Amino acid sequence: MMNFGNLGHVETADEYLDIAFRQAKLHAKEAKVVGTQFQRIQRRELDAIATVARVLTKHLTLILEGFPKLDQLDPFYRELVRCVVDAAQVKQSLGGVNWGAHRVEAIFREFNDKFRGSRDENALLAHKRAFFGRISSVIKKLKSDFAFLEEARRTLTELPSIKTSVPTVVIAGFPNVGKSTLLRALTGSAPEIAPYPFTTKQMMLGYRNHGKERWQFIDTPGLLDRPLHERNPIEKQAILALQHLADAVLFVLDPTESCGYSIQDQKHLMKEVSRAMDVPVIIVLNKSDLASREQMELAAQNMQNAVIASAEEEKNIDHIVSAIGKALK
Ligand SMILES: Nc1nc2c(ncn2[C@@H]2O[C@H](COP(=O)(O)OP(=O)(O)O)[C@@H](O)[C@H]2O)c(=O)[nH]1
Ligand SMILES: [Mg+2]
Repeated sequence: MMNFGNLGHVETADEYLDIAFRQAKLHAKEAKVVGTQFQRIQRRELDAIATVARVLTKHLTLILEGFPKLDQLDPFYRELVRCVVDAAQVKQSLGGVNWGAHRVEAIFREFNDKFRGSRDENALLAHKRAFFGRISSVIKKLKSDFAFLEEARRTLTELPSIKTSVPTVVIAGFPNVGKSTLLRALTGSAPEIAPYPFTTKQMMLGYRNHGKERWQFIDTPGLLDRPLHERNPIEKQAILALQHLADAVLFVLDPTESCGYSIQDQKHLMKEVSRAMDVPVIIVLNKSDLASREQMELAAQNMQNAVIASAEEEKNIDHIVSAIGKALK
């Protein structure tokens, strides 16, 4: 599962500079220093630039450490993330933040020496202005990186929370063939709803205990319910993500065609989905309570191991369960 617990907001460049300079001021007021007046001022100013550098490096490091490493994610999430954010741009922006952290440290070291070498207050003030200018310009160069990373972070936190380590059955088939009804029949409860960042539809999740295993069922409206050529590139990418997640596909057909799609079209979609998913496919000929014998025979033609069932009347659900058990072995 994806964890964004340690990924805090990415602020704007101005906000980071404000935080750092505010902290430096606070710090300077509290510092108790001794020595001549010049030594006291020098000490204070050294403290101030050290605080600015420390606060900025801390915040930049938090971004670097908190942002999920895309290439270390579970393959499902890796593909899913690619649906919603530009992974190359994430890498580039994190690279920018890393550069910024190193620049801040280097500028601090340079000015630390200059401050120590200063012999009067005017020299010190000139260095101070130069330091603030250099630091501000580094942080401001990262303006668009911060903005991009914050937007990406927000998008990533909206990704559905799906278990990637449990046996997972993806339910497919044209609209109105009975997928949602079957999901309920198999899992015995109202499904969990997970938002789907790239469609207006929602993903339905259900769980079923089987022996010592816990199976996850996913209904993905909008993805595996129509022909491939009707899907846009993002939806195709989302299907790629599903390939990593699915251990089996439950393909539901409606032999009565009351769903509004001919059995030929439904079988065609089934072949397309089987090819795309590359995992065992369990075929369910649903609505057996409604289908005529001719409809069932036509639907069953050239199909091996199709399970005849009624999701609505919960008939033959146990046959579907044992077919899933076999497929998951
Ligand atoms: N007679 C009958 N109707 C069913 C069966 N399964 C689903 N339906 C009906 O078909 C319609 C579409 O079902 P739904 O589960 O929403 O389909 P989905 O769009 O594939 O999720 C609903 O009116 C269901 O009540 C079944 O086994 N028999
Ligand atoms: Mg449905």
